[in-house]
Amino acid sequence: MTAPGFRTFTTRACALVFLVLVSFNPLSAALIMSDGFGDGDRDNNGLDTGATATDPSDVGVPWLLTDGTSAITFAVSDDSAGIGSGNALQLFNTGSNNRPSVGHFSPVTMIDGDRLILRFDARMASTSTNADRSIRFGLYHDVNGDDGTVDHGSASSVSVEDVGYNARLDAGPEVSNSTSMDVTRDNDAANTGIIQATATGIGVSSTNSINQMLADGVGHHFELTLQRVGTSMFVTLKKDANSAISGTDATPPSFVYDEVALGVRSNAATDMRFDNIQVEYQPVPEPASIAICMIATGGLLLTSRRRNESISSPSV
Ligand SMILES: [Ca+2]
Ligand SMILES: [Ca+2]
Ligand SMILES: [Ca+2]
Ligand SMILES: [Ca+2]
Repeated sequence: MTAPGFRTFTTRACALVFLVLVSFNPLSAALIMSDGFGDGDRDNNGLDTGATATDPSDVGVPWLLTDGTSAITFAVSDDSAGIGSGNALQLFNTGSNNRPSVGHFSPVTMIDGDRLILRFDARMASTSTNADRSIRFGLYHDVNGDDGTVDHGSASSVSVEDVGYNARLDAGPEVSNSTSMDVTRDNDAANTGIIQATATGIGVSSTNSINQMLADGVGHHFELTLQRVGTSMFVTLKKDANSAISGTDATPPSFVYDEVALGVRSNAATDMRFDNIQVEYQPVPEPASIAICMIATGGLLLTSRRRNESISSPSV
């Protein structure tokens, strides 16, 4: 390649990198949690009873019981015939009780424009009663950093102060109201535990029955996205290929997030399976990276232009 050709190539390549950085910023997006339960170990302290380690490298994070009453089946089991990707996490409140759980990841502090995405597959194996917004999940912040590394006792209260966004789905085709799925702000730092607390509506809800969770035997895909916009939070929830529900919360409970919460409400015995749980953090491009790339692109463009001018106007 000639020198001008190389410069043109370099200039175009750098410009492309710059455009990609600004448009999508995939270079800095990162999975900060990924758990497919291949290790057969729910809390990462040894193989669960009855489970098989199909992929010992798929360790994921410890999923811990948190504040709530007892009576639960909470373990990894083979769900190849259900969700269809080997081991999954079973959460079954056999006594129709509250029993939320949490899995922690390294804290992220969202600056303006940053996005945090929770993705997973889930299915409802059964429910004792069709129940209003009984299935719960969300992104949270352990404010006091006191959740620890082992299961909490049923009377524990260390997750009470955790705050975040709480997504809720009907278990079965219930008819007590028209809402089938919503996202609420949970900043109740007293009274009740994580994802069972008094929730505040943020205008993110669906009345479409397609967003109910049915015991249909198959897995469904969920994506809960938080994006900081100034001092607000733009919240989006999507089930399968259905239309997403979204809205802006003007008073977010936190810009720091470090945990995923999964659970069921106390009004039904609901047998859930979760798999392929991922949290992705998409920070906006750092101003320094953009500036360096812009300066480099500008310099190469200038050099290339001068070179082209000297070639097209040879001295006589
Ligand atoms: Ca799996
Ligand atoms: Ca594990
Ligand atoms: Ca806590
Ligand atoms: Ca409902």
